[in-house]
Amino acid sequence: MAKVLITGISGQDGAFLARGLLEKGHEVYGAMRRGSTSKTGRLNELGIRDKINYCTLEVTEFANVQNVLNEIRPDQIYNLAAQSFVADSFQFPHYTSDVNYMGVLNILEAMRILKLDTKLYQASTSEMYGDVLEKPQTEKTPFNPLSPYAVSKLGAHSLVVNYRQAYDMFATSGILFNHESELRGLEFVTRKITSWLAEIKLQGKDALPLGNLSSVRDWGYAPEYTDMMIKMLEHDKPDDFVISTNTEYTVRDFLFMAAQEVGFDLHSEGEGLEEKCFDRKTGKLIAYVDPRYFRASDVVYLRGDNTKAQEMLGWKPEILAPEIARRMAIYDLKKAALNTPGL
Ligand code: NAP
Ligand code: G4F
Repeated sequence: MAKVLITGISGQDGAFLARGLLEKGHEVYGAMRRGSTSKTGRLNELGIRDKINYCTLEVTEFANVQNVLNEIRPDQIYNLAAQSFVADSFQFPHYTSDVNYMGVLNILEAMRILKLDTKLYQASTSEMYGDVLEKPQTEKTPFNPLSPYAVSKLGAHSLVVNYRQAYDMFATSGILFNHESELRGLEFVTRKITSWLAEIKLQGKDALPLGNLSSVRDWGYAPEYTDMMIKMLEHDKPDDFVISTNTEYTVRDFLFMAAQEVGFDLHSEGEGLEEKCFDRKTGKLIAYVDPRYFRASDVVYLRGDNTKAQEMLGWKPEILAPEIARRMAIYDLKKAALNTPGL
């Protein structure tokens, strides 16, 4: 049994990871920053809220990070804390960099100064590939970031490589492609789609405004990806791993798949800014392009080659985008029927 600290435990991945670690018999410490409302909704949803030892952590405060690490002295740290919404990083580039880059430096420095023999998992991201220089993307594909979020994560990724080389730390980065679930934040496009469609269907909400419908993503299922985080730290040496499904779907594909589950049969009319999606049966407008959701620069194609993880970690993704859309839509229909706000 290992003593494991998860930063960002209140987020989507934090909740699934905590459940996976508890199932393996580990002692889980969950680090959260203070807030004025409860942040344990996802942990409650998974039935594990009372099985975690909580501590307060603000990753941008070095002294706080050092104190928490010194007190717990964990065998493993999963650093999931981040300002993780790419669109917001254009509005808050300094803040995004403080959390996503300085936060990681604080953890690495605290580990070094305290001489902790701790394994670190860092949540790196496919966003680092940006304007992609190769298709599909592997661990060797050069990075070419397109947002303050991606730049901050690339800086953190480089720090992890550097501390691994310079101080022989067991510091691993998972380059995870987009992963979704019923517990995904409502602002990300998949959950925005499923929650909104369910509310159109059951609560008469107005049509759904979206940005770039042609953007391509390699969407996987979050609980499978957090299981891979555990495998990465169980591996005998630190490394970088791409975790992806090696499939590709557009935002439009995801919208149409989710709509099917909700009971709408969509077709598109118009192109670009004029594109509108109607339900064939009723002729009702369900979704439309709204330029407010365009980004200053957008990553328009991501597809990950997971060969290394398949070979070295035994990775085989089981749940792909059509099934993810189905599960998320079913979950959000239930929420809308009960009139309970999403997590
Ligand atoms: P998420 O749901 O947005 O969760 C982010 C977590 O970070 C939340 O618990 C949040 O706490 C915490 N946090 C934010 N700022 C903090 C700070 N200053 N100090 C301490 N904690 C802070 O994100 P996720 O989808 O679970 O993703 C987990 C990690 O994987 C992130 O680092 C993300 O960038 C990375 N990633 C995600 C994906 C994906 O597709 N999901 C793909 C690649 C990489 P609050 O509840 O207080 O906000
Ligand atoms: O769902 P998204 O906001 O996710 P994005 O930007 O790919 O970032 C997520 O995945 C990354 C891994 O690659 C993580 F590192 C990151 O933390 C986060 O979890 O947007 C996906 C695509 C984008 O191209 C966006 O422009 O969907 C497009 N999109 C179109 N309409 C929209 C919308 N995105 C959002 N959020 N909202 C829209 O209305």
